[in-house]
Amino acid sequence: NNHSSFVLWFTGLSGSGKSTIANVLAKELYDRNIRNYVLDGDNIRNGLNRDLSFSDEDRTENIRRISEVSKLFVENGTVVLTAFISPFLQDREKAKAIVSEEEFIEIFVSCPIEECEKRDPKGLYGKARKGEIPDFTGIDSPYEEPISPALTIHTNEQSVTESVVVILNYLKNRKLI
Ligand code: GGZ
Repeated sequence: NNHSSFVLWFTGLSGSGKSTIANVLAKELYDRNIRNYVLDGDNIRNGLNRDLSFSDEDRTENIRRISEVSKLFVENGTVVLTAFISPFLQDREKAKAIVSEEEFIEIFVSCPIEECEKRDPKGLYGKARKGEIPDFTGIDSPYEEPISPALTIHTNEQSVTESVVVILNYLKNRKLI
């Protein structure tokens, strides 16, 4: 399949649905013969970035390394889907500059923290409320919302399937797929 590659940069709170949407979308792209790769906590924070904590400085370094890796994948002709909280505006701006502005598509996975906390798939919000996880995003560490993302997905109002369709339509309209 002949297409230019790009990065779909998902950003949002823990439990907002970034990884879920990215993985379903990855399958849809694969089915269209579009080579792609999902970068998320499982393959990055457990490997390349296992030395990093959740301090502000380490989150910044986390995002910087992910941006550089994404750039390599794009050079290789692979569409990249990144699913990290990436809470800081400035870090996402730097990510855009590293990848290149034209190839960076920011997708805000928006979900009220109350809803994320209700979902709490890994029980992390519960632990954070009890003080067992310090610097937890949305509780005692900030999340800075994107100012002008390419797309905003409201996962409390839209199903995963609906969200994926919205993103696929956006990519079709931009003639990226
Ligand atoms: C936020 C944390 C924390 C703290 C562990 N704050 O729901 P999850 O589990 O799977 O997603 C969260 C993930 C966040 O890692 P990122 O690399 O995406 O964060 S950042 O972009 O800010 O660097 C959560 C888990 O790691 N987790 N401790 N204190 N999330």
